[in-house]
Amino acid sequence: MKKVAVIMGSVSDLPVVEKAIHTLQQFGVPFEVHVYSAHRTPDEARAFALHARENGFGVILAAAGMAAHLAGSLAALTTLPVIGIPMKSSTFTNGIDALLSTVQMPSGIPVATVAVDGAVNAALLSVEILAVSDEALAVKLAERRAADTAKVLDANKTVETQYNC
Ligand code: RP5
Repeated sequence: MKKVAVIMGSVSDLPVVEKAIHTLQQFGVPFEVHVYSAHRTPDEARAFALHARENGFGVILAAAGMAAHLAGSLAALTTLPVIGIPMKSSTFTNGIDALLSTVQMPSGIPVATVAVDGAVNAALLSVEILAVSDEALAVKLAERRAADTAKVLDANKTVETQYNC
């Protein structure tokens, strides 16, 4: 199976990024985690993106806040799918700065962008991409979706029982 790359711009992003890591672990998907900054360690970020495909990766998750150039700069150097996670690292705009920086890519260099701090969805999307050619993984995704649905139905039952006459 192809690996998922989990890249974050700063170790300060890790508490949110760990949610993506835990999700990938739940699916038994192989992954690597790295801290590469588009601004502070551009050479390392560039080398990683240039060699990601030949190194066995199938998808790249890129989490960054503020100017949030990481996902776009990695996407510029690879044709692997890149999923951007805008991070709410600045109290100034609640992550809107990172959301716009991540999502507003020029035509030709796509970044699939999830919600601010949307690490779980980023991981799920990467699993869905790998599951296109992996039936066993597709079955696990269907089971996860069913379990999530059951949780909501249970919650609904609890609320209805408590408040409805
Ligand atoms: C971004 O700037 C990082 O991805 C992080 O979200 C934000 C702040 O980084 P630190 O100053 O906490 O290292 O590059």
